[in-house]
Amino acid sequence: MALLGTKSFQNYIGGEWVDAASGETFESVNPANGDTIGIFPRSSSQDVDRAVAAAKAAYEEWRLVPAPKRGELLFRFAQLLADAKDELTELMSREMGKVLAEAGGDVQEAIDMSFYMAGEGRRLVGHTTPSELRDKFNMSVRMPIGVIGVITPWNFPIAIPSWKIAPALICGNTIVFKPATDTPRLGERFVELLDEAGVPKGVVNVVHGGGGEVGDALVRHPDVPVITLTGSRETGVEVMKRAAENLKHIHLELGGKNAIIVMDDADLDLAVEGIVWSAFGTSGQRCTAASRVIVHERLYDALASRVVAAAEGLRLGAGWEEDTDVGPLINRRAVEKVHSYTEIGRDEGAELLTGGETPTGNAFDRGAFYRPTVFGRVEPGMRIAQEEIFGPTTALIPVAGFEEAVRAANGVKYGLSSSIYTRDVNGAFRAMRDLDTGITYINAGTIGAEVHLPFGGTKDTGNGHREAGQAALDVFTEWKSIYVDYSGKLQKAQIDTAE
Ligand code: UN1
Repeated sequence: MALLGTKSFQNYIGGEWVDAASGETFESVNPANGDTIGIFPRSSSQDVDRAVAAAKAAYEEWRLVPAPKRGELLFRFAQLLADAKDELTELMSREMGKVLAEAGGDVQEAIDMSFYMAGEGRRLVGHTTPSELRDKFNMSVRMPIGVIGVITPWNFPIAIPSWKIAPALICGNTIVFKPATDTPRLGERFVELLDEAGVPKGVVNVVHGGGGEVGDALVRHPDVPVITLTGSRETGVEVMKRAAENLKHIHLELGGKNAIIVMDDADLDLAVEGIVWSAFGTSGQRCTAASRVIVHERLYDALASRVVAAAEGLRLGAGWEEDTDVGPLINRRAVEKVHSYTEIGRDEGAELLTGGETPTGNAFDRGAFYRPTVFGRVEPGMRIAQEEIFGPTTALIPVAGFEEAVRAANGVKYGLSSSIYTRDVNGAFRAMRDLDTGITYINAGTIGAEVHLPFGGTKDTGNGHREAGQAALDVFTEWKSIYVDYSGKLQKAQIDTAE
């Protein structure tokens, strides 16, 4: 129930703050204590239609603004994000639940991405090449595409919008943005700062509401040629099907079932630190989280006891309290899902080494908390070693050697991130080659991607695209090849072969 005096927020369409056409609303709540963060419009296809019309109209002017000028706006935006970092960090710890240090990292990732993409305004590099004919000039240039539908998750509520919106804008596209319904306040702040930076009316529009209404309407809208989505595999498949009729470009960042391999020559202390950080950071709610640890059997017992001790030493609590190591999950449904996997793991015969329950006590009563959970003696084919749990649960899988470790690591349908701890340089290079993921770490955990390298995965983690780095530009532009014939006569490629 909304508390009296709870602040209400609106959609942002064509430079105006407006309610949903239906007048309906939903609440954003703090996952640590159930407090209301704000009331947001529950929008429908009518609101999406208005936002797309605004974005389509704005595109005609925005695509002609010189890219370095668009870059200046993004530089300003990046600076505004930096100025607002403390406020956004605090808000994120309340609306999404992550601990302050990680919330600060999330905001920093958006600052980095915005500066990086702002600089792209003076690059957006194409190619010039020789022509096969005399007095002819060839080049390829990147062209904007139009209105981009941006659908983002709650787990990186400032960083992930920046991964999509900053490159889309610098390339000259306009945006209809649907933030996750669990973190609408952060999505709204993101857009307020873009507005403050001077982004023209209609260039960025925000429409709040659920995937079933707002997301679906965006995906089906004939005037939205590109959809970029970070979400679950199931949602990704649905989006591709629904968008097929219009042959839209679909950019998908989906699940992960990331493994850390620990070889018998590894630095054990370093590996344990990396495992705990990658498995329980953000309460395991990262696409890149280490939900499997594939460990050489010679190190298995030593590693298991250290990981369990470290997991038990983590302090659960509200994200904004300085001494919290692990915050809540995003909501109670997430707790139920994570707990269902604890039961699945037990039924499959894995050993529950620690966790597997919600903590008790006053501090946790109103929140969505779950204890860091470690399963031991897990077999690679078990469901807890195959399916994305998206919570603070990791599975220790013993193996006899390198080949078996790589086979187990690759034996899942996802391919986002992987890692190996070893001091053997040959093994490290073999792992770089053979681990079938979009990201591989050597002697570091599975999380911690930087904004100027491509981010994304193989197999069911996506559909072959990448965000971040230069690769992001491919999602938000079309290549155009241009031939300039200055010979003053008809020249025929492939036919006038005599030089
Ligand atoms: C995600 O979980 O979707 O590498 C993104 C990392 C972060 C980004 C994670 N920089 O874990």
